[in-house]
Amino acid sequence: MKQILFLILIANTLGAFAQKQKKTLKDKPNVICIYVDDLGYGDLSCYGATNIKTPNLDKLAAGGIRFTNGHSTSATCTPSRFAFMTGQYPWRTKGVAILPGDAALIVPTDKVTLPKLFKQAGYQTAIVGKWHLGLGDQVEKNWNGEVKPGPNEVGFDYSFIFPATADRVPTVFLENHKVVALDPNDPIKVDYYKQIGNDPTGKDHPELLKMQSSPGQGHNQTIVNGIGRIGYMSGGKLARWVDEELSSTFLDNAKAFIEGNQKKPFFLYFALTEPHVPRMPATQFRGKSGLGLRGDAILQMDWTVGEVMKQLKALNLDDNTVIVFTSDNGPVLNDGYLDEAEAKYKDHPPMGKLRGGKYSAFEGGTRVPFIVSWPTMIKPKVSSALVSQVDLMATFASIIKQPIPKEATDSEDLTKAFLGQSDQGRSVYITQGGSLSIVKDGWKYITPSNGQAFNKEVQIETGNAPTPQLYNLNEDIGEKNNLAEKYPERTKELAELLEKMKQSK
Ligand code: NG6
Ligand code: CA
Repeated sequence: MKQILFLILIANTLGAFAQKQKKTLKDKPNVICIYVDDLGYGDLSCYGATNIKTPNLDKLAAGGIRFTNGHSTSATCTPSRFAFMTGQYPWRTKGVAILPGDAALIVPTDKVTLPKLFKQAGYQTAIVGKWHLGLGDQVEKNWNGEVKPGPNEVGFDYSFIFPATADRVPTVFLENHKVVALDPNDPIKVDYYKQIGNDPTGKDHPELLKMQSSPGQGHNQTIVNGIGRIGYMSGGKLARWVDEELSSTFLDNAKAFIEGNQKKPFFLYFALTEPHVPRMPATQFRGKSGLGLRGDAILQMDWTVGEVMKQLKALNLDDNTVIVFTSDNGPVLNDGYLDEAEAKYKDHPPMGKLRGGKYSAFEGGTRVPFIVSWPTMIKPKVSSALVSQVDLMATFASIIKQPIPKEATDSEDLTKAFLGQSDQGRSVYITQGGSLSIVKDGWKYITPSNGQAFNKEVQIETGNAPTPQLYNLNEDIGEKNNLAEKYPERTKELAELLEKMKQSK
């Protein structure tokens, strides 16, 4: 009898333990946001690309939710990343635009950010990859000491970043506050206005370049690793990165963070640089896509995601880790360098069926690949819910049981949509190409603008027009038929709503 009672007691204890274990797992999933740079809606095979294979992302999508109406807030990088960090539309804050590599930090240090939200809930937090939200208190700064405030001051326990874009100086990594591999006898100086030091520039020495810059677009200042950059830099010879190793360097650091924190809940913002220019992937990917270096960079990106997935499985973390995969803005082919991307356009239109691309108010600017995977909680599906990166703040607050930060005024709790339990996403959304657009019930209104309609340098339709534009996205995803004159009432209603939303909050 005693033995039976003892067995029952053990069984109950084990049951309760398993129950508790399951609950904590669901309450505090690990979260990895893989945020890539300039990847278009039509760039992945799971989004319909036919001439490139992205097997790892296809697998991630097949096991999670693949959104067909997922958005960044903006058609360029810094604003989208600002929204991701703050839960607020970036155009509400002055000065949030593509930043030079020496810009000061623009994310407030005294407000709740996405990583701070996770910290509040007891997570270890890290960013590995592209930053592009500024560093330090001012433009003039000493790159050779502690460079701060930066990611560590806005919520990341650990940071391993490059400051701005792959085509901007300084072309170095920073780990927490310090430039990696800096030789104190060879200090770094950076200037965006005048040449400093004796380094050759792409403008004066095109013969030294392994990849030519596009005429008229700049990218011909200091040469680093055979590539002309935006901005001037001197010193830091040992610290300068090798473009071909960018991705593997980020991957190693991301994996080290995951491994080191496998016993705690963690939040990793893994900000990959592919397929932003200059596209110079590792040799193992070169020539593999048949689509030039841009395609090869996409293969490298896909492979990197696969390596993270493999590691999670090996550490037995895969079931209870949420992976969000998305891009900061739409695609561009010729963004400053003469690689083969443009010539391969017909084989591989990176925006799929959408109109426009990076820099554009058309859907190609902000409608991007958006995948959410969480094996314990998600039943795989394709979702048409309208979701945005600005919603990650409120949604994760709800998932990890934290209050939605009051500063995150534009962020909506879309947990049900993100977990695939509902196809209802946002009802209203504002996107930022050159000008602002508003989307409601499948109708999109683009504010009139006198800006150029076609950006010749990058060969992208900007969406600018001097008169109002109205599109029915449910029937006309390619934004071919402007219905503003046909439906003046609807046009007016959306224009007024946009104005009202701009004034509020
Ligand atoms: C633009 C650059 C472009 C790219 C972009 C930033 C020129 C003419 N073009 O100003 O090459 O670096 O900034 O891209 O300088 S983003 O994805 O980070 O927004
Ligand atoms: Ca970008």
